Amino acid sequence: MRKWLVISIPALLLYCLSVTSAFAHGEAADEPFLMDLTVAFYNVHVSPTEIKVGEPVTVTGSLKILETWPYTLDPPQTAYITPVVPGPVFALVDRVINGHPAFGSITVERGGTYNFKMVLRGRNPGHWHVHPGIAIQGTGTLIGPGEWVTVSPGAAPFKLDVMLLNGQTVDLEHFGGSFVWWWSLAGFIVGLIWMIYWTVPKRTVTRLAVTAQLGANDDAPDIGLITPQDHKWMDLLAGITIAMLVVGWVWMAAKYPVRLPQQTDRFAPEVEAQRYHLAQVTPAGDPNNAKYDEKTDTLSIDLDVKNVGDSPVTPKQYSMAMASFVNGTEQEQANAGPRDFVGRLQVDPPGPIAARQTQRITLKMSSPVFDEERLIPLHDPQQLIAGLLAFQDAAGREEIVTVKSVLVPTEFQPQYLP
Ligand SMILES: [Cu+2]
Repeated sequence: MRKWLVISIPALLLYCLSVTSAFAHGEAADEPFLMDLTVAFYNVHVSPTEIKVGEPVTVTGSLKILETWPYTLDPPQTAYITPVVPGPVFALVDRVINGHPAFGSITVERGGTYNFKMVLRGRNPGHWHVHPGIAIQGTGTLIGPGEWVTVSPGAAPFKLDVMLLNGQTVDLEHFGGSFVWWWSLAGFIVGLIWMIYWTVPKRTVTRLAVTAQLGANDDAPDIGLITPQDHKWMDLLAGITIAMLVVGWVWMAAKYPVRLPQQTDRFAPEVEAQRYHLAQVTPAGDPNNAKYDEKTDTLSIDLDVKNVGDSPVTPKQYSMAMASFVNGTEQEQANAGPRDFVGRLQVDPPGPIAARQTQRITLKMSSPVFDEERLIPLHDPQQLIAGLLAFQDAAGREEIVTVKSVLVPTEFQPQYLP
């Protein structure tokens, strides 16, 4: 057994170290309900997709915290809209949410739509997948569609200059870096000496069965567990630790006389209400109005749409989790998000729904993204999906409606049953 462990642990470590790059962010490991019923991302753009170190990349888009937010999760309250990239390969330098600069977390509400813009600067050369995401306290980070960005080496190494309150400019990339490194190492060495002292030459740990019998403050001089010599050395280590703390405080006060606590600005971005009311949507079918064909990765949703306006309306776009499907031109598809996460939305019957009319329509969309990102619940206690359906009328006015559907996967559909 021991021999096996001795061989397998280094082998496992070697294996872990040999992994070169990851091609996904683990979002497919999330349960479908966690992606579908919580937040929908749409119209996400990452540009440009080729830069040099130090140059900016802008991520824009919209997300809605859906009204269908599951009751099994903590209610969405504190959130942080963030770029999701593999490690600190970019530096976030600017973020605007619903028109307001947002330095940190924000307060969000169910049903709220948040338009974001984030500017990142390339820090490390490489080929990186860049997503927008929203980290929600109590739930985790929900991620939007991603785009590949190539960062090539620049003429100069990465610099991140910021101006301090006293007017001095510092490069955050290196500011205080070597001090933090050496000072942490010094503290680490003190701790390491303490740990080795008690574990290697002493039997404190290896004879736990004996030491566990002793009282908490028993030095057990009769078996020589803790000797006066040990006390002397431990006093010395404790003294060094306290001295380091005092030196650190004094040095900080002398070197940086002007200090300000780290600033936070947590606010609730103003949420815009829908400007127009064009359509009322009800799931059609009793009670299942959506089905998914696993063989062709096709999702179809039956809906009754009532046009409440005085102009014909067309269903233009269905967005679910990080995927969007567009009933429109190539250009409109490109506007809906990164290519890998956009598909075609087929509406049956095609054509607009006349003013004041109610019509039953079927939305049909096929994409490998359903399977790759595991967006469809196949064996869940609640077979629910939710997404945003955008309508447009003849005057170009738009309304986005949240649609919740009950889904039946292929193997339970009547035509597949024996
Ligand atoms: Cu990715």
